[in-house]
Amino acid sequence: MAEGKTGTTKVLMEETRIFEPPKALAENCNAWQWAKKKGFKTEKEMRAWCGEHYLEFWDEMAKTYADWYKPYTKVMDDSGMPYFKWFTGGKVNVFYNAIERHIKAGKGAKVAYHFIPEPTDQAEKDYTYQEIYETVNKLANGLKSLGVVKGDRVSIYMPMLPETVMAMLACAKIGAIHSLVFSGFSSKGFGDRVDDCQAKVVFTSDGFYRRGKPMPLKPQADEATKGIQSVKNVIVLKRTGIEVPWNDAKDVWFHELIKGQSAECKTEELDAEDRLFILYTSGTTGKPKGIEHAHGGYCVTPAQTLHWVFDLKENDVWWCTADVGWITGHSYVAYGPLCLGATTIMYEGSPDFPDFGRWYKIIQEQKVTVFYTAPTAVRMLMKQGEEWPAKYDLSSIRLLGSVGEPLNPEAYIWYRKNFAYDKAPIMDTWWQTETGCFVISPLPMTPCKPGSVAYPLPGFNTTIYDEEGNEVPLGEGGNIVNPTPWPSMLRAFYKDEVRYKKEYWDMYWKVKPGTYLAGDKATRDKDGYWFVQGRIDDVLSVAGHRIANAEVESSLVAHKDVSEAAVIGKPDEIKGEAIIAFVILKKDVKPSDDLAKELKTHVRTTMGPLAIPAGVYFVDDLPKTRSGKIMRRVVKAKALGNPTGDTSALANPEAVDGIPLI
Ligand code: 6R9
Repeated sequence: MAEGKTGTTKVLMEETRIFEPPKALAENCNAWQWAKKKGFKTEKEMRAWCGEHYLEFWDEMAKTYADWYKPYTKVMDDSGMPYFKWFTGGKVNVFYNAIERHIKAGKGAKVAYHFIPEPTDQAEKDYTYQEIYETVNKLANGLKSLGVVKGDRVSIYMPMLPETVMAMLACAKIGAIHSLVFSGFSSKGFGDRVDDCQAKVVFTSDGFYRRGKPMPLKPQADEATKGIQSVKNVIVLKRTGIEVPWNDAKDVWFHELIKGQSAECKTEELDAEDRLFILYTSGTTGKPKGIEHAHGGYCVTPAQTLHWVFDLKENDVWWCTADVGWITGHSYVAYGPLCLGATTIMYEGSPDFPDFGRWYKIIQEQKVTVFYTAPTAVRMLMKQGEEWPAKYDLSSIRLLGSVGEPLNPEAYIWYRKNFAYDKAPIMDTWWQTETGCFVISPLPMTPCKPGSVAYPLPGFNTTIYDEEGNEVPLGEGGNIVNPTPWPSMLRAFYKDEVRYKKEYWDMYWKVKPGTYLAGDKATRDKDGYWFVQGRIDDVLSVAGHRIANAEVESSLVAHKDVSEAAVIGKPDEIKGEAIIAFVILKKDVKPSDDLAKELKTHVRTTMGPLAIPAGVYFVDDLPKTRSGKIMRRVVKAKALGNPTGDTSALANPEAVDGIPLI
């Protein structure tokens, strides 16, 4: 039953299933080893201490996980709040930490990436730390030869390839600021971002593979950069060999740029606060926001959180399925695993090519031990049925992870069972482009509840505030906030001070200055387990009760016939908003009026009468962002007959056509 002014619905919080981690895992995991060394008796005690002594904690982590050219003199400087500074006085470079120090330590022969092309007739390839070191040095020299210097912006519009990471690293090495734009974005989307950051150089490729077939990318890059004066050169990686338009005055092949360059290049000794990258987040409305991140923080928290949450050990095979063009790819395909010296699987293509067994096959063949993906992918695979995972041996998996959206209990249980035979815990990690690293998540020793992201990680004082800035008691919902800063926090919006302050810092400035407003709603159950309800603007108001769209969706998806659901509010004279559900059914289930009724009853029994959808519509597809988030805003606009805005950045713009007018 939904109730309460703060968006509390009891359905998730009545979850009684608790999954205890395997004893050996809990006992030996990296996080618990540290806790034991420190003398903590319980996980709770450890998390509490690290929050309270967060500066001491991050100081120790910065010294443990990063190598510094020159030690910092101050852990954190809040004198210019909300522009916090970390590790002031310190000199550092994330390239040194990600690659160079491993070479120095004699670990150059270790595989950094095992690359799996999408076309099944192409050979897989290992990239060692040594190879990456040499290629990046040549590339960095190549960038210098084009006149790129410290502080210049370089836009990267490339598919999921090791060279994409190498382009990032080459920028980092010389102090240039990279700005990746997911290669599935339209040329307009890319062009707007290049223009915003005034990039000097653009990286792209001739093309990429989709469903095993080569598709062009360079023409989109040309279209995007046409007329942008700042762009002096376009570096083009040959991936598919297809013909591309060429402009001798500007274009240069990646392989020609590095040919003849020296494999030696001095790494810039940067200030900890020097910018590493700008990443644009689309946000639900308006102009994309260019989130800036700094070198110092990125040398510390992606590696540390990966080491603790996913327990990476020397021989683990890590696979994070996110595209490197998203924050998850930045932190957990590129910087985090490289700083740890880990081996990462990089798969170029989609999970359904040539069939729905592709991911399982990769796990089996590569003996993947730790696997991290998004709920939308889990639900998509769930829709295809248990017969696919059943064909493969997935026994190598020891830990699973999820990110991007709430992992509804139905998908949670399916994921546990089918990916790891119920023996691997799921680390459901809550975080954002802005946070740069996991913030709320279980650790391998945490007993987990389905649908919950457990608790704030050590070093974070993340909590839930009501509108006035009071911490809400357990059982109630409100805004996720970070009252204290953390090393890989966002540093600014690129050239937009006003919006930066307004979006993240103004809300509680008068009562608690320096409190970061995340923009998500959450609740905690009586045991303190966190349940993320979705974005602040994704909360419905039905007859004065606030109901999170995500929870109604979670209820619907728990029904045996439902694969995915999007819930929107339709203006209603009496109730304020009426709940409308758009539902994708599982394979072989036929839509019918009876089924629509049954789904309403199902929501009534699981959530209570207030949450019953006034309408249930069956659709074949739902519009999603490229990172797999359902675009409720677009669904709503289409259903209500309003303009849907620019949908070119969606993964599947055609899905919009299938949304009926209601
Ligand atoms: C890493 C990433 C951030 C937004 C965030 C929240 C949602 C992320 C989640 C989750 C529920 C989780 N989100 N992880 N919601 N449970 N485990 O996705 O970054 O693309 O910036 O999105 O995603 O709404 O505010 P980003």
